[in-house]
Amino acid sequence: MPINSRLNESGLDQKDAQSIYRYMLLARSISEKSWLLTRQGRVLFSMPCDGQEAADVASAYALDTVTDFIVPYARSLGAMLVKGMTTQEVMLNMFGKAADPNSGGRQMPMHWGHKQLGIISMGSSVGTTIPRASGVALASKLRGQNAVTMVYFGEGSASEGDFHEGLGFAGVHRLPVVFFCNNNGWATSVPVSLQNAEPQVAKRAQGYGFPGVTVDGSDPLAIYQAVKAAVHRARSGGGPTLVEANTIRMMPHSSSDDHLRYRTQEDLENERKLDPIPLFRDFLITTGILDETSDQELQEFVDLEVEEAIELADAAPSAAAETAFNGVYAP
Ligand SMILES: Cc1ncc(C[n+]2csc(CCOP(=O)(O)OP(=O)(O)O)c2C)c(N)n1
Repeated sequence: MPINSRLNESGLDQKDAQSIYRYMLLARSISEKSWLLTRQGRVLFSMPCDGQEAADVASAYALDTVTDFIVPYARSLGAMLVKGMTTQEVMLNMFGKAADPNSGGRQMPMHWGHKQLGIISMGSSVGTTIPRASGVALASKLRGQNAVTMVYFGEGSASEGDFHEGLGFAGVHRLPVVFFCNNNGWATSVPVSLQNAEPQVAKRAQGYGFPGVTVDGSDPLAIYQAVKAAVHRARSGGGPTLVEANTIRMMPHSSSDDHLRYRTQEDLENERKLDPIPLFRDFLITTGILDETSDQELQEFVDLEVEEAIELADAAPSAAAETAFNGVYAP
C-alpha cells in the first residue's frame, strides 16, 4: 500500500511515525499507571497527560534532542520521554526517590527538570516558566550555542502576566524560542470561555511581533510540521513562534480533582473521539506502517517496561533525612 502522502508532506518517514506512536503509547501507559498508583496510595500526586500525547511527543520530536532546551510543565511527559528521560527515571520521580534525576524527590511528582538532558526545572507556579524560557534562549544566543528553547504551558497559564513578559521580551530580542501552548479548554475547573474572550491563544503572537499558528492537537503530523517550521525559524535567526495545539483533557486536572463536578459525562465521551492514540493507530494501520499484531506486541512491551520501572522505583531508597537541606542553603 502506498505511504500516505501526508507522511511525506510532514517530512517524517515510516520509522519516525512508528517511533512517535511508541512514545505516545509509553506516555499513555505511564500516565494511566501513575493515576492508579495515586489511587493505591503509593504515589502522592499525578497530572495525567491523557489526550495530549500527540502534542507533546510530536512537538519535541521536531527539536534537536541533544542540543536544544525544553522548559516543561507538568503535563509534558511525552516531551520528557522524547528528550531522553527513561521510564525508570520517570518512575523514580513519581515515587520521589533519591535517585530521581529531576529533583531527588524534592519536588512534587511530574515537576520535571533534568540538567544533563537540557530540561530546565519547572516551578509549580504556572506561567513562570515562560519568561524563564526567554532567558534560556537569550543565554544560548549570547553564548553562540545555536540552540532552540521550547516552553510548554496551558492556555490558562497564558492568562498570567508572565506570558506577556516572556513573549514581549522574546519578540523584541528575536530570541530562538518556541512557545508551545496546549489549549485543552480547561484551567483546572475554569473553561476557556471564562478565561479568554478570544479563545485562540495563537492570535496574541501578532501583538508581540512574531507569528502564531494553531494546529489540531490530535494530529501528530500537523504538530510536527508546525513545530519543525518554528524551530527552523528560531535556529536561523528569525525569532520566536507561538504554536497553539488544540488538545483534549480526558482525565481530571490532577489526582486531587473530580472533573465530574464541572464536566458532563457526555462532554467527556464526545471529547474521547479526538483521542490521538486510536486516531494515529488507524492512520498507521491504513497506510500499512503498522499491523494489528505488531501494535498488540508494542502495547504489551510498553506496558511491561512501565510495570518493571514501577517495581524498581518502588523498591529504590528514599533520600536520607540529613540531605533535606542540600541545595537549599550555601554550605
Ligand atoms: C500562579 C499559579 N496559579 C494557580 C495555580 C494552580 N494551578 C495549577 S495548574 C492550574 C491550571 C493550569 O491550566 P492550564 O495552564 O490551562 O494548563 P492545564 O492544566 O489545563 O494543562 C492552576 C490554576 C498555580 N499552580 N500557579
